[in-house]
Amino acid sequence: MIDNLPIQRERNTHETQIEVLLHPWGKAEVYIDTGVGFLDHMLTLLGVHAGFDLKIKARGDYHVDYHHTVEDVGIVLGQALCEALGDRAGLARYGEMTLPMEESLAQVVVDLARRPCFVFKGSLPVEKIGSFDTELIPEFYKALAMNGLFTLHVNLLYGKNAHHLAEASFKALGHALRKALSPKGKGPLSTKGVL
Ligand SMILES: [Mn+2]
Repeated sequence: MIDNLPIQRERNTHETQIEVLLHPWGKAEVYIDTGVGFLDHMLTLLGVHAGFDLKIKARGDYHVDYHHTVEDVGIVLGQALCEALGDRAGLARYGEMTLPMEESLAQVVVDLARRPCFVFKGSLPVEKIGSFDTELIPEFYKALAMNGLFTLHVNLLYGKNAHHLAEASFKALGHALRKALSPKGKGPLSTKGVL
């Protein structure tokens, strides 16, 4: 955890332009505009349920598809989170949430130690939600975990409606992160003495 929050990060390539403003211990003031409606919906849920102050403005090569935009937003948000956490001392480190949305149930588990790892189990029952390719959901999570330098397990336990399942997983991630980011003691929670 560092003093100069919020973190501001920008990334510009020939494929995407991304701006992220993040305060992980915020007041759930969230404004998302990525040009991808479904992603905006999911990131708004993530920010609000995590209790983040989160502002994201993104534009991308939508004429190709949404892949670059979704992945690059995950990269920049992950980098901002990593920077915001500093040495990660004094944090609960682990967080878990199993969260329903109607008939769907998703479980998300995180470990904030610097062990970038992503495991995704389960499947979404359709290939598209509106114009959004559902295969981009694990792509986003992977980019977030690899750049945030944390372990992320996303387990889609069951469900019939893809929108419900996706929504349950993003909300669960918000709650899991909120728990892992909660203050706990003074030093790093590790027998190694460092995270
Ligand atoms: Mn919804």
